[in-house]
Amino acid sequence: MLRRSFLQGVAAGTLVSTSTFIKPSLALTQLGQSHFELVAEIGKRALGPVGTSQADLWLYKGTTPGPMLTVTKGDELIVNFFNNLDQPTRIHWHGIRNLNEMDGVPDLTQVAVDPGEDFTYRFPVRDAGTFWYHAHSKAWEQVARGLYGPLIVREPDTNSGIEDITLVADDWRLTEDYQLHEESLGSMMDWSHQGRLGNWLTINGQSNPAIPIKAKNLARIRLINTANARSMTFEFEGKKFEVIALDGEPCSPFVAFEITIAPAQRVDILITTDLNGFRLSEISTGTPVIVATVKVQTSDVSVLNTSNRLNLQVKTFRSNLEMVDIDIHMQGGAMGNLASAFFEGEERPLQELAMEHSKLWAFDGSIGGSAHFLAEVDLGKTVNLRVCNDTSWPHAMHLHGHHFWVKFYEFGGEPKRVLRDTYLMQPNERAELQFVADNPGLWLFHCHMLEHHAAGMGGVIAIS
Ligand SMILES: [Cu+2]
Repeated sequence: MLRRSFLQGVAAGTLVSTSTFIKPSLALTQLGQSHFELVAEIGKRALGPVGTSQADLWLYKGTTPGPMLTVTKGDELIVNFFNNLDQPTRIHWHGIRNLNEMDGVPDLTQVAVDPGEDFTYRFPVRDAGTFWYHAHSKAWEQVARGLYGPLIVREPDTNSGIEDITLVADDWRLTEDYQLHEESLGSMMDWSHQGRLGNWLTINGQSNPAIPIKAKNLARIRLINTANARSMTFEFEGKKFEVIALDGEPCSPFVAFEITIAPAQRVDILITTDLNGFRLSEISTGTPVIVATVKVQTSDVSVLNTSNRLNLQVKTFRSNLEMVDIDIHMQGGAMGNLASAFFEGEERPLQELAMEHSKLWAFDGSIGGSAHFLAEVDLGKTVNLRVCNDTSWPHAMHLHGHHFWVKFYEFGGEPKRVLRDTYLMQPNERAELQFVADNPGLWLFHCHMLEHHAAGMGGVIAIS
């Protein structure tokens, strides 16, 4: 129906900006080194086991995850985007040090791409790494319905011989017949607690897919957590692996046996593959679930003697005494200490905020959002975001347009200082997120448990 009205619109010449838009019915074609088209549209995909019915979803180019966009560092990424949904949407390029006007945030950086309209995203890609793109309008619904995909930025001139595999993990809430559980979208129970947790985990849109791998002895696996709210912990049948990048940014490699990935985070690992392959399990619930099976292709059993290593450049932290401190107290939610908060100029009791406005979370006593400014910072200053999680829940805090340094306490031993764009904060944790404010614009800082963001856990840092 929408498709038809769009095409009629084209015929009647009513869509002024279609000159930059490529017809949505085309299969994905890479038009140049970094030129793609994306369409947000209604589609059907089977998420359950083989033979189960297809679920009604909202998808980019009809696939889940959306098409993998692979570009090379230094490229300009051009995406002709068309909205074939019946509600406004925008795309956010998660983790990219983007131009502010291409960041895709409602009421802040971009007007809506309305139904039947198009928009061309165009920006330089300055860092190699593992990124993703997703809807940022009503993200709690649009991402839950399937609007996301991987964005891989490769280093130029890298031919390490190491297999490169991207695994996109999602946590869907499905009914017994494997349809999306639509009734519970927007459930205040979810919004006030952990967010929308699912009951069905997919890798690359499938239930326990077989992932083919050539018989090389080293593979780089890029894990992306696209879930609305669930942090996932993965292991590879107890095999040891090396973590080489977090949120797209190379880190000093360290050995691990399992890895936790919060919503929106990415982890790149190097793992040795033998001829038997291995299974990937999610273990955070205490009941391991096999989510993918990595299988060596029998047609290629020659194990390469790769002494090759990826030559990733790890940035080093420079302590800077002249930091601009910004204190942020995260408040609210179930079992929290927030009795009232400011919202639209008035202090209101939490119950009223929840019942009448679907607002439950706050920064420093104010319900947050795109109109809530946390700080104004001069371009080039080093910022120390001193964030206190005064709630009873973990939160995956994401800063747009920048990566920040944070002390990372997982895996025991000495804490590691790493660059991330999303940091999982535990209840009562205090963290310092430090970054050079070198990207001008209005940048969102928010919880990536998408229901928490929608219910008030977000604010803006203005850099100029
Ligand atoms: Cu949160």
